[in-house]
Amino acid sequence: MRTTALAKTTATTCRASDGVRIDVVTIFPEYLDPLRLSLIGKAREGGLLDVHVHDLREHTTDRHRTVDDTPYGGGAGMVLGPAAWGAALDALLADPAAGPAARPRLIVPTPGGRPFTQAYATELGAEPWLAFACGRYEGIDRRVLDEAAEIMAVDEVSLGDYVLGGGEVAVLVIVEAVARLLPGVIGNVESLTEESHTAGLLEYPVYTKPAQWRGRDVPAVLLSGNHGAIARWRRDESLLRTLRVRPDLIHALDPGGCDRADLALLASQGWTVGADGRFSPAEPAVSD
Ligand code: JDN
Repeated sequence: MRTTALAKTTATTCRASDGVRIDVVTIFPEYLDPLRLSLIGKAREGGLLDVHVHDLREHTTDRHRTVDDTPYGGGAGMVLGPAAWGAALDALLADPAAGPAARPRLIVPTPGGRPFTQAYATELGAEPWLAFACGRYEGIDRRVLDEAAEIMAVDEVSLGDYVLGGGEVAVLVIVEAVARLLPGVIGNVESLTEESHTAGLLEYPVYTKPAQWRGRDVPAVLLSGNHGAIARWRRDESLLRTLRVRPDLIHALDPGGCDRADLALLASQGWTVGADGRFSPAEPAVSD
């Protein structure tokens, strides 16, 4: 295990990684071309990410390279069948580069999966080997995932409550979220350290030069040089934005991680810690 500044400063939320191998199985390999770019490309160059994209059709045996068929029980659309998927997963496990006993964690993007979160991205960044199975049409025959689950961890994962055309774009999102956590990828270790301190809150507003632009001033506190006042202002802005846009995140916040000024700010907006140990809005006054 390599020891890094990242591991030392954010040990509770990030683990040093010796690199992550990623395999993606898809019927549209070119959809994954963005993984060659920028931040993710740098991780690949640095050996932190080892990405392999595979065409599901390479594992078909018929002349038309068929991967789908009609659903048993009827209904609209087509289902990706088990034959090609079984062969594709067998081939992954047989790769000598992975080692004889190695098993990937298999991630299957689907609207029916568990929500993808920052905490889950951190978990994935600590895995040595991730494999992604991209569905299309109405999905993948359930038996493929049932069989895979007998020999490896299988996670069905959802980006949110909307439906994509297939799993490929979800894989791009997940890989980008994981790659930027790897030591050396982000370039600025402090960004991740600060993120761990503001976890669960939305971002405060940011500004750069000039100090005045089209009659709009940068908030004076940011020019004051008073680092304590700046930190407090930013924290207040984060809390107020989160209250306005995502009150569910305030309810999920650990009050133990809040200082007296946080509590005062939230109380000024009518949010206090109740008997459940959670922040909730005060009951609105009932007028008669
Ligand atoms: O993550 B998704 O919204 C998603 C949608 C489909 C899929 C896989 C993932 N397969 C077919 C639709």
